Amino acid sequence: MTDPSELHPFTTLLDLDLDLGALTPVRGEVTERRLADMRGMYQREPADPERLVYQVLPIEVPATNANILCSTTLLHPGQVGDEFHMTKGHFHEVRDRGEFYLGIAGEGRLVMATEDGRSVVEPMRRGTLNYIPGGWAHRSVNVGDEPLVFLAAYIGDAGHDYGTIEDRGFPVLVVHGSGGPAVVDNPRYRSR
Ligand code: PAN
Ligand code: ZN
Repeated sequence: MTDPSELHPFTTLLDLDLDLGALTPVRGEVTERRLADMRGMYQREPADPERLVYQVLPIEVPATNANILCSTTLLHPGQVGDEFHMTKGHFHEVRDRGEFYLGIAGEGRLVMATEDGRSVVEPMRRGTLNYIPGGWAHRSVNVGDEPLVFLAAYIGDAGHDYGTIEDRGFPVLVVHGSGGPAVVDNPRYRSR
């Protein structure tokens, strides 16, 4: 195992640009997710697959359980049918690895689910701290008109299992209801 003290300590000033909703600087490669990267995840097939849905801006350190990985996610506002813009969502490949999200800007919902079909939906906004225990898949949803921005921190060797969510979906969806954002059962959820 590499000696963790070989990694030099560093400080990153998270500079919130309120116009862009973006945090700078970034240490590492930015991931961009467009509707085309999320085929089959929304109930309705989108007409504009090139639409940018979210960006993940990492603060990269080695992905080992000696480190805590951090990133900010910038999830743009919008809808596909009556579903709000959302992340793909995933379990951690190493199932018991936990994570937390610190809300920085915007208004969202954090949808979490276990493999046996339990689900919980929590609020996200500036100042919320969502704790995601191991074993809970997680997906963020932007229910507002502004970018939803949050900082994520998790155990470095967690890994991302997207396949289980691609196959089964989440038990619930967050949709634009007549009285605001509403949580409804996912008719396409595949329980085990
Ligand atoms: C987050 C997510 C990020 C993007 O950093 O990776 O918000 O969501 P997807 O990974 O589901 O596309 C996190 O939960 N990391 O573990
Ligand atoms: Zn995660």
